[in-house]
Amino acid sequence: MPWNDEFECMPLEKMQAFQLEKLKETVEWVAKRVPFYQEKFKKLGIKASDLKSVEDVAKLPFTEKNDLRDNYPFGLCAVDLKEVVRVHASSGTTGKPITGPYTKEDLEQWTECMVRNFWAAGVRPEHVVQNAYGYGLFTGGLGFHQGATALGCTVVPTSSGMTERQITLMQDFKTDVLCCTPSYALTMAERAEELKVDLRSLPLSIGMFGAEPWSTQMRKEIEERMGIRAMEAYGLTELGGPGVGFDCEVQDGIHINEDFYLVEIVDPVTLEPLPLGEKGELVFTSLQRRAMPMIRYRTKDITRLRREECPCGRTFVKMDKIYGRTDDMLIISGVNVFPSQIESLLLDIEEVEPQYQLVVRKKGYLDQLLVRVEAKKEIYAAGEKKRMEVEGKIMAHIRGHMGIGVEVNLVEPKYIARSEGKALRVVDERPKQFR
Ligand code: DLL
Repeated sequence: MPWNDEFECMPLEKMQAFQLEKLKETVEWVAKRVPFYQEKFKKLGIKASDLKSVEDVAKLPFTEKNDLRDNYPFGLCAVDLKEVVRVHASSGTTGKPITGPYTKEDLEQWTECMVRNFWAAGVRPEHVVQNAYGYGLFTGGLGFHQGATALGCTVVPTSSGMTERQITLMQDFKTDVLCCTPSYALTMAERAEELKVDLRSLPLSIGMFGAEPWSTQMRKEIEERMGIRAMEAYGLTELGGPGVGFDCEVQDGIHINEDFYLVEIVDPVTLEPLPLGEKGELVFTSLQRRAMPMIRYRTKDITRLRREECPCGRTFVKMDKIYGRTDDMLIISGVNVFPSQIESLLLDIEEVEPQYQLVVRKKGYLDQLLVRVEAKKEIYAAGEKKRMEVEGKIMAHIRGHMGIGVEVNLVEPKYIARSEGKALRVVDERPKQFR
């Protein structure tokens, strides 16, 4: 049974009527208070009363990350700062940070979304939750903290880092649930193995992972190495942080909290809305946020939406695991490549560790990809001939599945820096003008 079956199991027609009402309210709210949207709506000649169905959201203008940067820090804020009770921020990889302000009501809604996420993952009030997402401006730490606290769990706010201490606390406090990025979970699993701590024999049984793309194969790897079920959490600072979407016990697709977020998939080039089932860029409109509502926010995340009956009973639309971000997508020999695709192929190879990095270089006019992956200790020690054999095997595996030629470099164990937050998977060595 879902946490909030009134909304989580709402029939589609009723949900869409609810969404339309909230969409109109949101459009009216920002039209009155945010000059950025006022101007955009005026230019397009659109008013809240022109919206007759949820599909009419396509009449509204998009919002992009640069709009948030240009209006840094509070230019898109729809309320007086007096009403803002919290501000999160995300630095991203380039430029100014973007801000995420919340009213008291926004925080309550966020908590509700996070409680649904915990509940769907199988977390219950009697559980001990170790929260190893970074606390601070990043939304992961406090978002998971609020959700677990509201559910009544015993929260251990470790934040990220100090991996050995994480493992000790897991043993001492009998942690049931671990929250962190999937790459940090892998770092912990590896460290525990080195310390001869068998995580599989501990009470730990649920992981709540997100904040970065990870493949289904990576999920299986983490589940096996930790003896847990690895559940998904999806969200972004611009839309209030984690809690936008989560998976259920079926582990087949991420349900979107549709009473809070209206979701679309658009073609990232033409920006035309795409029908259900087609792969494209995720776009969200917040339906109930007050401090900084977002109209058609382009996430740059690529996935597909599916509306199907889920055995869990939730009627919320589902999205596939995020394939990757448009800004991480590489074009190798004319083929679009997401790091997570290479990740899942590397995980098929038993001679390597799931620690890798993709280096993009320019050769003439073409982009070339070098896959750096760590060899298992005994493979590395077996010498150069063995290493070349494994490199050849990986190249053939990638060519066989993706039709692209890549260079593979088997590196020594521990060559790649271990992640405590979001892993750095792509190293771009192309001259600046080609990026
Ligand atoms: O990463 C919020 C979050 C915290 C989500 C903890 C889940 C858990 P940002 O730092 O703003 O916010 O980064 C948002 O991270 O656009 C995606 O590209 C990526 N991302 C987040 N969750 C997932 C996921 C947080 N489950 C960006 N799978 C998003 C794949 C994810 N990518």
